[in-house]
Amino acid sequence: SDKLNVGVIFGGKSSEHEVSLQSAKNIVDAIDKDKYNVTLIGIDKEGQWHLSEPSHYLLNENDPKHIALNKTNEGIALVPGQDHDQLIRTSTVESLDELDVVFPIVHGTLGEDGSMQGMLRLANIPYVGPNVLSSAVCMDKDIAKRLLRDADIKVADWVTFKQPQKPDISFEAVEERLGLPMFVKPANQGSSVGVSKVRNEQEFYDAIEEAFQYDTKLIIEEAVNGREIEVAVLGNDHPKASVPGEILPQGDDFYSYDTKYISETGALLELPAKLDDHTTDRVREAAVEAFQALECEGLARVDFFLKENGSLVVNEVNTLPGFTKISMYPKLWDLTGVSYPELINQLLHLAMDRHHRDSNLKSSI
Ligand code: G1L
Repeated sequence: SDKLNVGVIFGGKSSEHEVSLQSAKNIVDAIDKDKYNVTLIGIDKEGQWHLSEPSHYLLNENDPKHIALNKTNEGIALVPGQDHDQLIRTSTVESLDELDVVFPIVHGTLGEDGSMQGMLRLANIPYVGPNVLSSAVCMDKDIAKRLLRDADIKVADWVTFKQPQKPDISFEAVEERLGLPMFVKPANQGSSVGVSKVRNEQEFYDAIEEAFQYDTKLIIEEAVNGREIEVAVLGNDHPKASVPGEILPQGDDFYSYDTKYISETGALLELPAKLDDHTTDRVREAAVEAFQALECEGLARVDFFLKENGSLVVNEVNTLPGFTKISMYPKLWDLTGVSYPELINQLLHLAMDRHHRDSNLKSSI
């Protein structure tokens, strides 16, 4: 047929396994079936890959708490895995080769560092989202902050420690520089796993111990007081910014806000954020600047703190934003005039456009 074959790779060995399943389901339900054939590739919590039939790839699919991958589906592998089982089944690679483009809705499986993108690049398959370099950069908070700082984009002040330096981390020195409270985070991007707020010396050392469980590098950041504003950015060479949204602080009076949304993680959102026109323009421009400073393509969600004095501080650039139909990223585009099915369509085309552009580059033989 003249339909494009779209692979959706989802699940994975991450704390966001269920969000990923939910996102995959929403994408499969919404994708334009007149234009696309969908191939589902589910990664279970043990890291095994399963080629799935769209009709029975999920269990409890309408129950976000108990949603699960149907693991009775045939196992496959794109690349030889560490375990013998996966090596034997690499013969199915041909089928993956027939994919025109892939939606990699997954993180954690291969180290949260651009490995999934690298694997797809080696397989010469176009994929949605930033390339290997940008994915790797955005997943390391220390590296991402350095590049933002270098582009004159404000970020919270921070210090970085690598595991062998651990005995040398002094509470007094760090507190002197960053003040209290401060935040200790594993350098690798992802959920809030391993992140702690620190108010005193005891909490400081506990937090460092905790963060080093998740990465061999950590950052300690100053606390920034401000409203939490997020912008969805979409595009390759000419990225566009959505209207901004706001994450409302917990405990605030629910009924004092007009537009109420609850995200898939239970956060209360105000969409669009209530900002004056000038601030709205500034935050949208700043989002595109941050996107470009980190060489993002396809999509990223840029998260800011808007301080009382009006200054904007980038908190993080997330190339793996929640992607269910009620997540911030798709919601912001919906409010900007790009529906969820159209967003999927645009992301797939951005992936193929980039692949086409990069395929025309000369490489040494
Ligand atoms: F493929 C995209 F669009 F680049 C993409 C990939 C991954 C969008 C969103 C995500 N998100 C995640 O993987 C998740 C960790 C939030 C689970 Cl849904």
